Amino acid sequence: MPASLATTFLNHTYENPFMNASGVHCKDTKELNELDNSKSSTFITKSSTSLKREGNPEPRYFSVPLGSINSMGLPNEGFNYYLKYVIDRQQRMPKGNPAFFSVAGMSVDENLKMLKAVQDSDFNGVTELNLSCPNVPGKPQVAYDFDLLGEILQKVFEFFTKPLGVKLPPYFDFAHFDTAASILNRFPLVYVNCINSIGNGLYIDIEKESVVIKPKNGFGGLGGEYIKPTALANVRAFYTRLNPSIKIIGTGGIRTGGDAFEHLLCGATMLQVGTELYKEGVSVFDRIERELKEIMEKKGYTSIEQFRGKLRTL
Ligand code: RRO
Repeated sequence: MPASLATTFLNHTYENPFMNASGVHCKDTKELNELDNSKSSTFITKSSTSLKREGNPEPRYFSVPLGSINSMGLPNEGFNYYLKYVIDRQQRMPKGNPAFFSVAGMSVDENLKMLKAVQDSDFNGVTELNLSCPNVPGKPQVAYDFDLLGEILQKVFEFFTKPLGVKLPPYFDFAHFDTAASILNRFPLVYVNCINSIGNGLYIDIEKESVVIKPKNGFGGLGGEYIKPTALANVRAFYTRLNPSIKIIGTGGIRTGGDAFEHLLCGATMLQVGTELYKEGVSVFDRIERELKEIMEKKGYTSIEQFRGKLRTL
């Protein structure tokens, strides 16, 4: 029997669990259209701020053998640009798969203002609140400040009734998994997305005795193969701690069908591809889907539900 990759998320069945990770291949309508026409089942827009931002000086993204390092600094076309895109698409394709819309304000008030505008708009897809941008100089990540995390979600859910998920940074300690989960469990979130890049790594070119990106003296968020074990740990930690109504989106180090299988085994429902999408372009989705199906067929699985979350321990 052929394997099916069909994935139900928020009462909608997608053809497969794959989409881009926010920030990669989603900065303008051309890239978003390419994603929409690819084998990914849906897409997420670049995290937006109220106003257009140029971001940090270049070079600000660098591919390295085991992944990537970036300090983009939230370059984006502004909130209205992306909201218009997703609403226009809804009108053009009323039966299309629901899209994901990401916001990353520079303050609590800016986030609340953007989410109020989403609430009041015709957008009927999924909204992601990015609480984990590691690259804006002088702005620590919200999700590493647990008081602030609770406070912002409290304020958001006073008015926000559309489906909302949050993008989390990696955590590295069981005490932090426990605390973060106890806060997240207090709110009607529909998902958490684990993980954003591992913040503030440093990659060095030994020939040039130099860093490889310009902002922040070379410090930047790591993605790709480097981060898969950390991503899997976070997917698993939250899958085993969150209310079952809060789904997990697995992001981090998905380069092959095998990587995707591992994220699903840890409990992820949807899967996002960042660094490898940047390297290969949108055809990456054809390859990873084929590889995931091959693995499932070899193992005799016909659906993802047969193994999702069923990681064995020793
Ligand atoms: O734009 C960025 O520098 C950026 C963001 Br908002 C994010 O959430 N994660 C990342 O690695 N880079």
